[in-house]
This record gives sequence, C-alpha cells and structure tokens, in this order.
Amino acid sequence: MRIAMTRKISDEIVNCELTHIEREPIDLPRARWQHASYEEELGLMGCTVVSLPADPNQADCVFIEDTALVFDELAIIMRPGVKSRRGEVHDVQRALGKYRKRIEQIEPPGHLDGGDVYFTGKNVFVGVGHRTNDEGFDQLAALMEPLGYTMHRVSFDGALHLTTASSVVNDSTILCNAQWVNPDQFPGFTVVTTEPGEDFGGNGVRVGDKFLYPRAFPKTAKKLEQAGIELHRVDMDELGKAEGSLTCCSLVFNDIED
Ligand code: CIR
Repeated sequence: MRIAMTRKISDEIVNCELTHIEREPIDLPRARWQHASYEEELGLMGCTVVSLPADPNQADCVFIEDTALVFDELAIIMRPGVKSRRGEVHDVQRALGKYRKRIEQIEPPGHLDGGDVYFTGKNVFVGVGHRTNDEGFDQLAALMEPLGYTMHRVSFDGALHLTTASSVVNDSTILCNAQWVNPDQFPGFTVVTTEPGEDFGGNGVRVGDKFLYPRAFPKTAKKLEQAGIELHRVDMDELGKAEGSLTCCSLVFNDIED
C-alpha cells in the first residue's frame, strides 16, 4: 500500500513566505478546491490519502513536503530553513509515528527543507541552497550512507527548492528545467527537460510508474508522454501564488508496516 500524506490549507496562507515572486491575493476557496482535486487524484493513482488538519498558526503548513523525508527504513524530520516554518514539523512527526518505527531529526545548526531532496532507488539528490545548508546535507548523509544510499549534491539556481526545478519521474528518468539545474548532474538517468515558456514545469509527483503533472505545461507534458510516462493531470496554480508546486503538497511513501 502507498500513502500520500497531505495537509489542509491554513487561512494564514495569505501571509506565507515568499522568495522569488511578488505577493498577490490568494483565492482561498479556489486554492482549497484545487487542493481537494489533488488529493482525489492521488487517490485515483492508487494512494491512500491521509489528510492532516491545517494548523491555523502555520501559514505554509499545506506544504508538507518540506517537513519530512520518508524512506522505507526511517522517517527524518526536517529543520526548515526559515524560522517561521519550524513549528510545522511536530504534527507531521506525530502522524508519521504510525508508519515508521525509526524517526530521526535534523538538528541545529543544520537546516534542510524536504523540498530540496528527492530520491529514487538508493540515490538521494539534495539541492544545497538558501533553505538547506551544508550541515543539513552532512546530517542526512550520516543517516543514509550507512543504509547503502549514495548522496548526490545538486546545484541549482533561480528556484526556491530543488523540486521546484527538477523531479524524479521514475527509477530511470528525471525531469528538469535546464535553466535552473544543469542536467549533467544526473549521469546514468534519462533527463527530460522542460519546454521554453514552461519554467515551472520541472515539478511533478511520482506515484509508482505514474506521474501527477500540472495541466499548465502542455508542451512538456507531451514530451513526457512521448517518453512513455503515464500522466495524471491537476491544476494547482492558486497555491503557485504561495510559491507552492505539486510535490510540496504531499509526502508519498510505502506503508511498509502492512
Ligand atoms: C515557502 O516559501 O516556504 C512556501 N511559501 C512555499 C513552499 C513550497 N515548497 C516546496 O517547494 N517544496
């Protein structure tokens, strides 16, 4: 069984963190409707959706990806790069306790956002930038290397998180915006690059062999389909105004205690 853990949108999202874009009004009912459709689609893709309530005091709590990494062997609770988001992790840690016996934590002075990490097989890719520092990378490496994982440090530019620019599509394929992340950093993988004018098209959610992808990027979607990828589509542009993307809104992991 595969779990997709999500978290509802706080009314406070209107005061969310913003780094690369200007603040504009967020239509909350529309954002919630799109988020509900996203949860529904994850269910149709085979996930059991576990939806946590919002924390009214945490503006960015819907972006649950940033709070934890869930591997088959353990869950790791993040220490977000911005102070305003550090309180988000406690409820997520509690919820993950049901699914993983071993739970570790990133400790100060390390900081690491889950959105700067993706993994496939035994490869873990980490974008070290302003939300994730070297200590965060080193702490993650110290947890994962003894379990046989290989750590890859990925440099990227122009995007909030590594996953804003690039995502895992399946065991052998990575999607990336080549303006923000150099595709040469993924030797041995097939790299699909985003099409011009579709800058935010480097983000999608892998669920097994299926890929959840925004309707907003039809040219890149066509390229993915031509590469044999089965796409499921959603709209998530309202949360894009909070600098969110598709991966940000879920933690997808195996329910290995089955
Ligand atoms: C933030 O700046 O932290 C939120 N407003 C957006 C977080 C999006 N998360 C992600 O890309 N993984």
